[in-house]
Order: sequence, then C-alpha cells, then structure tokens
Amino acid sequence: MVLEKLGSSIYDALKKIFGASVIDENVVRELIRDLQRALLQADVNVKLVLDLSKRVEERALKEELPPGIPRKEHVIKVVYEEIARLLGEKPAPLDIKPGKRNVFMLVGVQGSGKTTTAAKLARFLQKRGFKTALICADTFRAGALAQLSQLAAQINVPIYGDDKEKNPIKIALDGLKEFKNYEVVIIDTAGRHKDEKSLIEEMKAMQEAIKPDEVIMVIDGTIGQQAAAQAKAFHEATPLGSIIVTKLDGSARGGGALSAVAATGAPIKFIGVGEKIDDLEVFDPPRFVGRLLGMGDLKGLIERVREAELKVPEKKVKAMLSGKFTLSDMYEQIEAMRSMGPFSRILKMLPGLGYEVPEEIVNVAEERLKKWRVIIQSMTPEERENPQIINASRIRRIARGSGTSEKDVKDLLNQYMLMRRMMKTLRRRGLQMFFKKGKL
Ligand SMILES: Nc1nc2c(ncn2[C@@H]2O[C@H](COP(=O)(O)OP(=O)(O)OP(=O)(O)O)[C@@H](O)[C@H]2O)c(=O)[nH]1
Ligand SMILES: [Mg+2]
Repeated sequence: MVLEKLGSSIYDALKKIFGASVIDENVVRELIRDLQRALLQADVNVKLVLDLSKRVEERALKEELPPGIPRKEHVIKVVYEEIARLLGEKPAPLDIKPGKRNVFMLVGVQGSGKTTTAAKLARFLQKRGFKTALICADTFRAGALAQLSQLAAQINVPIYGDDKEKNPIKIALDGLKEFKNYEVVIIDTAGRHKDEKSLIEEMKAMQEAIKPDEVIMVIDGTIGQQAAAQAKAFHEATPLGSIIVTKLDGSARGGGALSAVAATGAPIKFIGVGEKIDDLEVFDPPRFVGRLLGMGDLKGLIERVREAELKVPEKKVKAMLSGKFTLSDMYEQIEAMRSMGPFSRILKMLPGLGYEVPEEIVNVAEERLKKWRVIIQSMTPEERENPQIINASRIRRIARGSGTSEKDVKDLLNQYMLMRRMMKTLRRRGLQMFFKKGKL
C-alpha cells in the first residue's frame, strides 16, 4: 500500500538525521528535499508540500530546544508534527447524543463507496452498543436495495427500503418512521446522476426534508487531489458534518486525497481501508502519522526514557556502548525495561527501529523476562560478569537453583548473545542519543 511506501521513504529520510554527526543547515536541507520527494510521490499537493518544507526548515533550525532534548530528537518531532498537521486536526468523534435518535446521511458521487461505508459504519456503531438501523434511499442504482440488504444481513442490522417507490425522500421519511426507537439510523443515498450538480441539488433537497443530524460525505481516496474540489463543491451546498475517505488500502494517491480534503477544512472522521465490513478506521492524524512512519508514539517514548533515566548509571551505559555488555547489565536492562512497559512496545517506540527489530527480540514476553530475572539471580557474580565460563554443569546448577529448566537457562544465554549483538548494532547506527547521560 502506498501509504506504507510513503512512510518508509520518510523514514529513510529521517534515518539520515540519525546518522548525521551534527544537525546543521545542510542536513536539514537534505532532509527537506527527501521529504518533498516522498510527499510529491504520494501525490500531495505542491503548495502543501512547500508550506510544510518552509515550516520544517524554520522550526528545525530556529526553534529553541526544550531543555534536555537533543537537536536530533527535536527535528524528528518537528517532522512528525508537521506531517500530522498536513493531514488535519484531530476531529471530534461522531457526535451521538444518548436518549435520542441520531440520523446520519451519507452522500457522495457514484462508486465512492457510500453503500459499503453505510454498512461499515453501522457495524462500527453497533459494536459500540448503539441500536442501529439502515435505510436505502437510493432509487437510481439497480439492485441498490439488494446490495445494502445483503450487507445488513451479514451484521444483523435491520434495513428499510422500497423497490417500488421512486421518491428517495419518501423512502427516507418512511424508514425513519419505522425506526423511531433506534439510537442511530444511517441513510444510504444515490450516487448515479447525470452530473454532479444535479446530484448536489438532490442531496440538498433531501437534507432539507430529512434534516439529518449529520451529513457525511464519502470520497474515493484513489482520485487523489481531485478530492479537494469534490469535497468543496458538496461542502458549499450542504455543510458537511464530516468526511470518510475510502479505498486507502490500495490507492497510489492516498496521500493526495487525505491532504487535499484536510486542506478544505472539512473534518475527516473515518477512513476505509478495504472491502470488508470491518475495514473502517477512526481517522486520527497524529496516530496515523506515527503508524505511517513506523515510529509509534515518539512523545511517549521520550517521556518514558526520562522516567527510566535514574535506573542505569552512566558508567554502566558507557561501558555497555563500548562493547562490554555483561549478564549483570542485562539484568539491569530487564529491570529498567520492566518499569517502562513491555519490551516490544519500547522497541517499537524507538524511532528508526520500528522497521528492523528482529522478531526474536520483539517477541520476548513478560513471562520470560520474569524467568530470566530469577535465573540471573541464581548465578555467581563471576558468571554474571563473564558469561562465557558458563558450561554444561554450571547450567545444570543454575537451572536447579532458580527452579527453571536447563533449556530456560540456555534460552537466556542465547538471548544475551542476541542483545549483545544488538547493542553493537545500535552503537553503529548512531542511536547513542538514547543512551547518553545515563538514560535507558
Ligand atoms: N478496496 C476498497 N474497496 C472499497 C472500499 N470502500 C468501497 N469499496 C468498493 O468500491 C466499490 C463501490 O462501492 P459502493 O459502496 O457500492 O459505492 P457507492 O458509492 O454506494 O456506489 P453507487 O451506489 O453506485 O453510487 C465496491 O466494489 C466496494 O467494494 C474500501 O475502503 N477499500
Ligand atoms: Mg450505493
């Protein structure tokens, strides 16, 4: 999927920042060129890209560093924030008032994904405990009612429709009468029309007659930057409560559609990421960008690293990075990690590692950490400092002493080797910033 490609090319650009020994104007310029290339390839509008470049350049070099934050971390944070800004503010969640009926009307051009999205949304709300129903008010498309009925049956949501009635407003009003006691009613409308103008006219008439609580526009994400014009045209005719951008699973132009729609100021609340009924996601730009860049929650990481700051003395960290990494160090690491949360989460939060952490390390479960702790406790100080002296008979003794099996002990020793190797790699990659000043 292209959004992932966008993520990995931005990630490649950021990797250069990690590798740089100093962050100066040249490094930032190069970063910006890489970012521009990545965003333009994802079809983001040129003007938006230039605006972003200007802001990144200014903030990266001129903004005062918060105390204790190295320039590198700051630059990464700036890039993250500016891309999140490009995709829009975090929208308010769907406003569902309890104790009354909430009516949502889906509009959009032919084939944008209205019918599919109506069912996905019904599913989403039903799962959250709302008594939900669907109305098919599409009298243009042959088989529209059958299509929605089939989807509704899959999720066991009641549906109202009338194949013989030609007036969509009447169908919608009749349906609403039928679903008086429901908390959420979702109305699917027609997309097929001679032209967009007459479609917009009809949607306006429907909106005035039905008075839905929110009009939701469904836009096909594969149309790229054209999405902006479409959103604008509908938004001007009937103020849109929100927008759902669909087909972001396969689109080569997903970045274009998302950024273009965000620029119109109409809030994107959900994105469609597949044909199946559960393929609907709440759209949250910061989270989306984090996932896109494979860097997870950067702010959370920085905070947690700070919290763990006192746990490992500077001397030890320096020794570890200079190549000496003993089982005692591993023990301290385990303790520090335990206080920060699961291993995999911490590793995912390290920017630049998200893509490359070996599976074996990510999969280390809490249970194993606990076991390793007692195993290391059962060793002599000598064994902890020089793990290479641990032979078969020592393994047997340690297993007995810690109430574990020999396999567990070997397991730990293997993991130790793996971590030692990783420490070396980290050092090479220039991620020392996280280990500086006794952090982590
Ligand atoms: N891959 C993918 N396909 C989608 C998504 N949403 C909808 N589709 C597909 O897009 C096609 C059109 O979807 P519909 O829901 O029928 O679109 P519509 O807007 O109701 O179309 P009309 O009623 O003719 O105006 C279908 O084949 C859907 O399966 C999505 O998020 N991802
Ligand atoms: Mg339809």
